[in-house]
Amino acid sequence: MTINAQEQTHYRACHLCDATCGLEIRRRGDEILSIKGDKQDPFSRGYYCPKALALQDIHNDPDRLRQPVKREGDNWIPISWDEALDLTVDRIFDIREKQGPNSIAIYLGNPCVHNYGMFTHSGHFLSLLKTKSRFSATSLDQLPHHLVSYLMYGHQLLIPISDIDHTDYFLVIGANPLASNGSIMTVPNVRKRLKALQNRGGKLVVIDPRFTETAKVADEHHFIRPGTDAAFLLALLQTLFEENLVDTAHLTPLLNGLDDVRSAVRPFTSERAEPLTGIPAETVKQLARDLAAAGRGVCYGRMGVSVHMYGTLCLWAVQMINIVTGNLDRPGGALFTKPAFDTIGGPVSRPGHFGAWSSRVSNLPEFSGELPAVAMSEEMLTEGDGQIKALFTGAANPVLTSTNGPLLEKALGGLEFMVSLDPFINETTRFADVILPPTSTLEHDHYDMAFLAMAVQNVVRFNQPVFPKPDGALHDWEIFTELGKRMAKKLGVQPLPDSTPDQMIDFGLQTGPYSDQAGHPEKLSLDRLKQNPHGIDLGPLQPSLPDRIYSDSKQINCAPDIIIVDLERVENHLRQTTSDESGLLMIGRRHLFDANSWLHNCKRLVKGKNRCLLFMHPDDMTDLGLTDGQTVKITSRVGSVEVGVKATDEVMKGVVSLPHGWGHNRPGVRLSIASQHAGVSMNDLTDEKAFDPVSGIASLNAIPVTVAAV
Ligand SMILES: Nc1nc2c(c(=O)[nH]1)N[C@H]1C(S)=C(S)[C@@H](COP(=O)(O)OP(=O)(O)OC[C@H]3O[C@@H](n4cnc5c(=O)[nH]c(N)nc54)[C@H](O)[C@@H]3O)O[C@H]1N2
Ligand SMILES: Nc1nc2c(c(=O)[nH]1)N[C@H]1C(S)=C(S)[C@@H](COP(=O)(O)OP(=O)(O)OC[C@H]3O[C@@H](n4cnc5c(=O)[nH]c(N)nc54)[C@H](O)[C@@H]3O)O[C@H]1N2
Ligand code: SF4
Ligand SMILES: [Mo]
Repeated sequence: MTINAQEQTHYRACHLCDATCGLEIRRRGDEILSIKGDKQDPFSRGYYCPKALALQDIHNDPDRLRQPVKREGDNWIPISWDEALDLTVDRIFDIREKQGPNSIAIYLGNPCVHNYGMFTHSGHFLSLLKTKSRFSATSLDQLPHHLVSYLMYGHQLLIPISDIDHTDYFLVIGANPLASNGSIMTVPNVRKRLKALQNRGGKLVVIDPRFTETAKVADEHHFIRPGTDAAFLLALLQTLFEENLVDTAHLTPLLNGLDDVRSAVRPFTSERAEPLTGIPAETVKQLARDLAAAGRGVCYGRMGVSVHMYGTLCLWAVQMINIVTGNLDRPGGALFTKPAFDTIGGPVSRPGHFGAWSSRVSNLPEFSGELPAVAMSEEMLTEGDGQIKALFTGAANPVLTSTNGPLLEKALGGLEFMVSLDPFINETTRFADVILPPTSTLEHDHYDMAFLAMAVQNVVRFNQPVFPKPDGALHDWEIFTELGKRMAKKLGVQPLPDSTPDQMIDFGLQTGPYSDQAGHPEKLSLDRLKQNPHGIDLGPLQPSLPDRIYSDSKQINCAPDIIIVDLERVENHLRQTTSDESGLLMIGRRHLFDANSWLHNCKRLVKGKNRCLLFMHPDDMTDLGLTDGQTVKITSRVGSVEVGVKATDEVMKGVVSLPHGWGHNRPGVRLSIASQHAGVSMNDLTDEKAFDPVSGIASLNAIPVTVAAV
């Protein structure tokens, strides 16, 4: 297709993180002239971060594949789409025929969630495989959020969102929105919103083992020993009960099992938690009193309490704290969103299922059709019926982003066939036999299916492509469609009728809560969104209970059995002597310029000081005879890496911090800039045997390590 040579201005939401900032992108021909924030965007109002400029670099990156390739030895041979798609389906079909459906594994990574065509169009092909060997980044991220919502509210996507713009007390535990730009809380310009909270007399409190960017702007910060948050959150909840600070207000008729919770948490006092967490009992009590007195307050927990040995328990406790303070479903508390395309209330609603089957080797439970990522390597390496022999990856780099990367590398090396839907030859896709590269993001349209449903304000936008699709290229969704057609033919089943992602969005909008059909004055449709390229504000979050609850009883299940049973684990932890708690614990770290493993090939985001450093408290360094800047060897149960160390009292004593997503020095990686700024992979140290036994979520923090001079 020819490109219009005229100068054009496009408005488009950035897809690089969860904040979905509206951008103004000016281009002439195939050249991008500028990228900046869209001041007319009703949600982000001109805010954007430096990462947005990477959109241009990704689009122009010479390392980005424009044509499918197949591997022959160490060489990559460009091939036609027909050859690539046929080869993929032939090989998967043959392996599946011989070794059964579960021998084919699927792994979908984080950027799938930012690419709506992968949502709407992956299902057909993937479901034809009928494999139980399905994995994704969910079990390295937000799985406990989904599981808790499923258990308590009856739907995996009914996750209450912190009403940051109206709250007066924001208790943040294990999240660093100033670096991450927010998560399970779509919130462009979080810094400004936190400032506004403080300006209206509200308070920001951060609980984190590191004095993070967010902690630095907070009114209070308390260090917590990594991995002990369950004891902290239970103590907070216990105090609320103990001191009669419970006021369930409007929620009272909806609560099922509140008394069971009250008695179950009784033993978990703040005095008992103190030696484990390092937070004084009196501080916990004061936090409980402050939250209860705030009126409009919210407790928000993210990665630091989700990818955690007690991930499910922690996120349940967060819900309970919001419930007993009457802050669930109340403005300024935590509310359910009402997105224009409603994946909860709509016809495609999937409430979820849990434990319907389990993994072959370690018996870990499925959640909504997926097994925990920590089980993937052993499912490839352990011989027997159902062993994984082939792998399909989509937008994923688990060698750098899932636990024990080297073990996964060994497993990938032993597969009979691997295919990757990805624009780059990275640490994971280099193991593929075939790589299927989609169009660049700017060459397709965009609708934030996932993130608009978690936004702190109801808002909607649809963006047209910035550049036309190059001749012969395929979008991600078209690749899925082509694979689906071919596989359906082989299996002798009907392919799906042709449709496009935007048609599905249009249908969802026209049957959704803001449609003409629903009698809403906005009368949303795709056409209407096309006429409003900056997006449409749909108003603040509103109470929606009991209508929104999905459980049959229309009640909130406060005391799910598996949670109450799991309290025993915390009890045992509290009873342990502290002698084994004396070693170093490693936590992760996000930096504004990163996006997991995949933006290190943009020069402007990696230039300057090396960011892949181990942060360590000066006292710990003195104890170990280490000096600032020297190279150290970090060793965990599964491996070791060598990296520079930086002395900083930003991390609490006994804690070290290393970012993830680095380690680009592996052979065969074709990321020319990233390879020059390789760093080391934190996930060469994370342990596939360390996970929350309830959900199977990986424990990516609180990793026991030793550090020594090299
Ligand atoms: N130690 C540690 N490990 C972690 C974390 C942590 O905090 N600590 N965080 C975890 C979390 S929260 C997550 S979400 C995961 C993320 O980890 P992954 O799910 O592996 O995601 P990325 O590293 O972002 O990998 C992105 C890949 O997707 C490709 N890609 C980008 N856009 C597209 C697209 O539109 N189409 C296609 N087909 N491909 C695309 C890129 O080229 C790249 O290869 O990492 C997890 N790993
Ligand atoms: N710049 C940038 N932005 C991103 C990403 C990125 O890689 N880079 N990734 C995106 C993705 S996929 C996600 S899921 C989100 C994540 O968004 P966030 O959850 O906000 O991001 P993190 O920086 O992982 O925050 C986790 C915090 O938990 C703390 N922590 C670690 N261990 C513990 C613990 O045991 N207890 C407690 N209380 N705290 C602990 C860490 O010090 C850290 O401050 O960010 C998204 N945005
Ligand atoms: S904050 Fe996130 S969405 Fe906004 S411009 Fe930066 S990377 Fe893009
Ligand atoms: Mo994530």
